[in-house]
Amino acid sequence: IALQDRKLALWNIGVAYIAFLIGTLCGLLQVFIRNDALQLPAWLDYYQILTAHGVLLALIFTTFFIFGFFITGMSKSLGSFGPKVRLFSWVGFWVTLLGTVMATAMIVAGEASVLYTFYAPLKASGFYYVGLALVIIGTWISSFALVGHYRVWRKNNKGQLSPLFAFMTITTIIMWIIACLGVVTTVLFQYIPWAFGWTDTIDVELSRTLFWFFGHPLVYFWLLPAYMAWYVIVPKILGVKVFSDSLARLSFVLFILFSIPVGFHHQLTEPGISNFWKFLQVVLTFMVIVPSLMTAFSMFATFEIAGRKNGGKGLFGWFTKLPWKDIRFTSIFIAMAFFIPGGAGGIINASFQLNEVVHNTLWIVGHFHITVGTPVAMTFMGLTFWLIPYLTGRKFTKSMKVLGLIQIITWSIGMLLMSTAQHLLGLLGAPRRTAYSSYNDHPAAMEWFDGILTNHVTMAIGGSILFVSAMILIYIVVMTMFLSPKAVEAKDVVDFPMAESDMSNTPKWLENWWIWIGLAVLLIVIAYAIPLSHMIQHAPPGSEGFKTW
Ligand code: HAS
Repeated sequence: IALQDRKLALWNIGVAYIAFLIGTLCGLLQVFIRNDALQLPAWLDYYQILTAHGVLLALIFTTFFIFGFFITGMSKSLGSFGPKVRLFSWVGFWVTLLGTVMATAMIVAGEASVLYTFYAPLKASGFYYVGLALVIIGTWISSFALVGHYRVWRKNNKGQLSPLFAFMTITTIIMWIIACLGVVTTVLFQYIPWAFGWTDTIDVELSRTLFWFFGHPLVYFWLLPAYMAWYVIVPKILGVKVFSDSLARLSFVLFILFSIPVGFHHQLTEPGISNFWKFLQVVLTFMVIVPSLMTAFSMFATFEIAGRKNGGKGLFGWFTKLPWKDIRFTSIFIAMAFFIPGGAGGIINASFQLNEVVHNTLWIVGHFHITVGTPVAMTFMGLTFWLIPYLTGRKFTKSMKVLGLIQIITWSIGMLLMSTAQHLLGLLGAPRRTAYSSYNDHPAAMEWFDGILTNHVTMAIGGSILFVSAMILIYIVVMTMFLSPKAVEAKDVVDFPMAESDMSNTPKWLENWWIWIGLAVLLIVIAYAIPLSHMIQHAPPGSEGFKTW
């Protein structure tokens, strides 16, 4: 791809890894504070570190990395960017960065210890919300740049389906833009006026509802780029085609439909929403599981085809014929394996009654560490190993391949130990989001930590291994970005592995966006119109939500 597009992608990935570095350091501190092994100085607060950890890793690392990946893949699959697309992408990048710096500064100043799920009644400095709004606006500008690039391609290739990578990028962007409407509305009309003191109170239920309208699809904004790697990159590494082009596209458009009208599954214990609407959104949540099951099916089929092509015999012989020594594959395979318990945990969370058991416990923290923290993050790590050398034209040397393997193994062990402990502690009843790590030495809490896997030591070991792993990754990133020798010989040149996808049987209507946007809006109206209008009509007395606006 063109040099200027490489530069754009590299800046995005560079910022992503700076956020990763600071975020994982906060994670390490977190583990030690929770185990009473570290006393913080008076000016630093547990919730401050927790907020920085969540914001920098879950929101900032992911977002910048995703755009770096999108930019590279769109330039590779649709051709180099034009000057306008490039300009908008840079503007988007700088606006997102400005928002990030503003929000981070507020966290460091101790003015925004409201966690990455920053909803009311917790209140931060108004500048924190302005920073977050800028982050969203920045991603919209970058998104519109990519949509513009796609539109030019479609104009020049009338009647043709776009390449799978581009199709999936546009699907993710459509979902993202619709999802953000919820958070943008609440930030602009509720949080900012409230935080700057222009209104006295806030309608908490309404603000949380608008937040979760965004909060759930946000997790698919992280997941879909990982799925893109699974569908488009993995088959190429395995030496086969995409298993089914239409299945891949269908699973993606199902995310546009079902990822948004489900936010109530985060609010199942909140009294302000009637059970009927909660139940309806629980049903829709079970619909959004379907495209993930389709993805799992598609992956197994891809592995079997590849394994048999390599001479694998019998029922499971193909499994041994996969390229296990190729770190680009092994990393992503382990990431997928983690998503089996991760997804199962999600199904438990979404089950109306079971949610009572796990809500607001450490189980949820375990859940997101084996969804975004492993399947998604480890897929991004697997991409990093070739993406940066591809962009910089440097070598990914043998020693770095070994380090990559160590990094992936340590990350897996660390996450396994830590998230298992978190899941178990949650089931025993340990609450999440608390600085009181020994729960004020409550006798029941002391018993929770007696278990082998729920022991303080296990958690601390898990967290420390994760930090070591993160530092190895940072070393690989710095080497491949700046220091590793340039790839001169053809055998050293790192390529972008993009699999061929047979579109000859793919129906054209799959790329008619108006169908999917129309259906998505319809489902959103069905799931949200009545409960939202109830909330607005019955805002608590004195609440200055939308009524004053
Ligand atoms: Fe979740 C809470 C429900 C998926 C992230 N989730 C969270 C929070 C986060 C998060 C961050 O219904 C906490 C928010 C907070 O701070 O309060 N989640 C679900 C459901 C799914 C799900 C139904 N979550 C994710 C993903 C995330 C993520 C993905 C990040 C990327 N989640 C919930 C609910 C809550 C929740 C409730 C609120 C709980 C509460 O009360 O607070 C589904 O999308 C999951 C479907 C996935 C599958 C798995 C398919 C498996 C595949 C792998 C195949 C493997 C292969 C390898 C091929 C059905 C595709 C083979 C290997 C071998 C070794 C055999």
